[in-house]
Amino acid sequence: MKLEHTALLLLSLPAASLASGSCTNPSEKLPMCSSAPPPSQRLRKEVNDLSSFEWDAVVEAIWTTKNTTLADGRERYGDTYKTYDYFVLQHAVATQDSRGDQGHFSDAFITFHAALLLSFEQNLRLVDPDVALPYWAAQANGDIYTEDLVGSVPGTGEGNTVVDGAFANWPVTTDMDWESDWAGYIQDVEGATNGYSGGGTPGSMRGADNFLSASTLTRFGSPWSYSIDLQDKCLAESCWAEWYGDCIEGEFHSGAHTGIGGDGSGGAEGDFKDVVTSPNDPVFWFHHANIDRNRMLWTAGKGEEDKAAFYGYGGALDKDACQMKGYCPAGGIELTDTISALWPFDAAADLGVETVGEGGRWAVHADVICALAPDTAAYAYQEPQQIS
Ligand SMILES: [Cu+2]
Repeated sequence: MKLEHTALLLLSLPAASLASGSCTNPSEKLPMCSSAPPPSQRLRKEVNDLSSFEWDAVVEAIWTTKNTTLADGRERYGDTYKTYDYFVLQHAVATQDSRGDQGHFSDAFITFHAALLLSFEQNLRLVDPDVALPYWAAQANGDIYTEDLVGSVPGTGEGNTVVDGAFANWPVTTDMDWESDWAGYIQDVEGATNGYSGGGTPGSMRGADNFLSASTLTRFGSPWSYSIDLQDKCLAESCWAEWYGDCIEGEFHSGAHTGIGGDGSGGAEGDFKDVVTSPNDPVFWFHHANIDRNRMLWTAGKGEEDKAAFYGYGGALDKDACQMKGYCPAGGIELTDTISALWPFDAAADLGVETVGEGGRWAVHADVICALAPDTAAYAYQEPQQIS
């Protein structure tokens, strides 16, 4: 299965991106990259390509993580079980790191989110070992805003809450007790402190600047899609700074968040727009999987020399990419740094990989490039079958 898939990927790539050896890395010392291929790869499919049985299983597993407490979940699914909100807050803490955002506006955007998605998917698979995370290609004829799939945009309930679709009346936590329930996940990290403890409305699991107080998922925006060419456009980019900075985060990623989430009145932001807690909208996982799919396709089209240079991933040295928004975190995003160290990923337990990081426990940025590569990840992306 793996070989066939790789062959497919190569065939579908534009010839220009098959050139190798063009990327250099600004870091002086690069880690060793030596992950072994997995015995097989599960397939992440486009949401419209899932059978209704497959889609229902994904939806049910997601709801189960939302509705099952940590204690009950651990009893049923094992010690590594996490609740849905765990991932919302892991994302929130990354954004509010005192060194600067550890998951956005820099080279670390793609590595952080790849790790978050895989950890989330592994958690779903504790609940149902047959599910794989779907992706949403976000293209015009791949409509997702339906009763069968993710429901309406804007939400059609009171205050634009989402009352239809697979995640109708999806709860967003509004009675969070940060200190007693969550502060214990924060690790001691030299030179970093956590700036997240809740939303603009007390108890709300949203960003501090977001005054949305609804207790269910809210979308103020409008249906959003992008040109079918964007996936290919990003594939034609040369090295990390150009690929990530010119195509991935801004053009490919942000439009969906602002477009679907939108703004309400009185300082309320739709859940998907809130850069701190956007995983509150389950669309987050499907949209980000589509971006991770571009990482797989783009790296699959590169040669061994580019891979050995980590495709030019330069962390804080990668000024071209970091300056995309005139911003670069002061630390924490180099290849050998722990990914979002204040609330990190346990490489073995959360991601099922061996880390090249010091200490051998927490995943580092290089691990995504080494161990979640097209030929080493436990998952692969099936090309969309219904979109052309
Ligand atoms: Cu994010």
